[in-house]
Amino acid sequence: MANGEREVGGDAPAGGFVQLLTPDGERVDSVTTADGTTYTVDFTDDEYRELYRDLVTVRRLDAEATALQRQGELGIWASLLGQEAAQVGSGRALRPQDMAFPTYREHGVLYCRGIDPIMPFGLFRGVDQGGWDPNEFKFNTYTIVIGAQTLHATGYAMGITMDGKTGNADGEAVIAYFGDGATSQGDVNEAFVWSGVFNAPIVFFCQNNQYAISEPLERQTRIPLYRRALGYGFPGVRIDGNDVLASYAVTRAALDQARNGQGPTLIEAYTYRMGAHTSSDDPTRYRIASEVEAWKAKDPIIRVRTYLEAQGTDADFFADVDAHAAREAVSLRERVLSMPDPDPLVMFDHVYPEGSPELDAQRETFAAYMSTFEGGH
Ligand SMILES: Cc1ncc(C[n+]2csc(CCOP(=O)(O)OP(=O)(O)O)c2C)c(N)n1
Ligand SMILES: [Mg+2]
Repeated sequence: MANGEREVGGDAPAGGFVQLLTPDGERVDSVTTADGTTYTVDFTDDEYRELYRDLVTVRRLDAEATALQRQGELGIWASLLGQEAAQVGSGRALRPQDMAFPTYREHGVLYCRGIDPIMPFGLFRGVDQGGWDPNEFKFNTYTIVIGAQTLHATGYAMGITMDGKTGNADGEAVIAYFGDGATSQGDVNEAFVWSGVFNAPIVFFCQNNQYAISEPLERQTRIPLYRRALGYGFPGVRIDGNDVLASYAVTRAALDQARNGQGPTLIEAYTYRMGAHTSSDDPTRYRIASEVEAWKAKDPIIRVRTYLEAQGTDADFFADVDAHAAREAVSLRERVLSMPDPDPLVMFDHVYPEGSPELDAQRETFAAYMSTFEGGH
């Protein structure tokens, strides 16, 4: 590669990463990074199995959503395929009081937050504007504007510090998700500056899935993304983004540092977008099949299954997980199909809290137009 840092299809990228479970399902006891931090996990057998259940379930729900889009039931879908470990590991690392700021792809984090997976489907089906109460779920609304949520998250993190909610082991912390492409945005760089200078309690979790739609990573950076953090004055760590254990361990440690008043961390989860950017995209136009094949060997789910099988987990467990995931998918499908179509005039309701004269005039014009159709709509 031009900058020598990215090895598509190789084992680890140049410069290495934190990996606690290899693609072959071998546990690495612990990893100590150059700054002397040691990362490990200490899960019970049941906890390993629960992570596996999460991974399989979020992939199954994602497959159902892709099918729903193909059948014309969703306007668009942004698939998480390949990024399950990054999302489940970091999502499970969050403590209940922590606040998450997602992009439009964090369905796995949403699921691990204990949120009903149906929640973002109004947006993707186009029957609502994708709003919910972020405080109720400790999960901000999906953000399509690339990188914008990192600034919102930074402001939120500075706010909870001012409110005295950080600085101890039970404090609150914030996590902001974004992609490799977003790192080129001004918003993200400003968020890094403000978080660094104000020592904000925030974890920047970058899922480097190697592409920003069709633009490959080498169009975003000349150095590994995690090393950018140094320039802003806080630590950066690269993890194997297809390793749920590394994702959990490093995110948990970074969040705990943040809540204890030790400031931000940038985590670069080195992963791969196995599917299209969204259902509107055709990746065969800009990437070669052998690249996708090479990443299949690093599948985030198979390695956990291999590990569990070696630990003696029986076939009944895996069958039970598949059945559970299928039930969740059927329930999702049924509920998506029964979402009521909104009254077209509802689109004027949530623009301003108190309305506005101009908006009222637009609503009236539109209502008059709609009344020219049979049945009024
Ligand atoms: C400010 C802004 N510019 C452009 C776009 C169009 N856009 C949507 S997704 C995307 C690429 C984002 O890539 P990345 O940050 O790597 O996230 P990924 O989709 O790979 O998860 C772009 C350019 C947008 N939504 N917002
Ligand atoms: Mg990307």
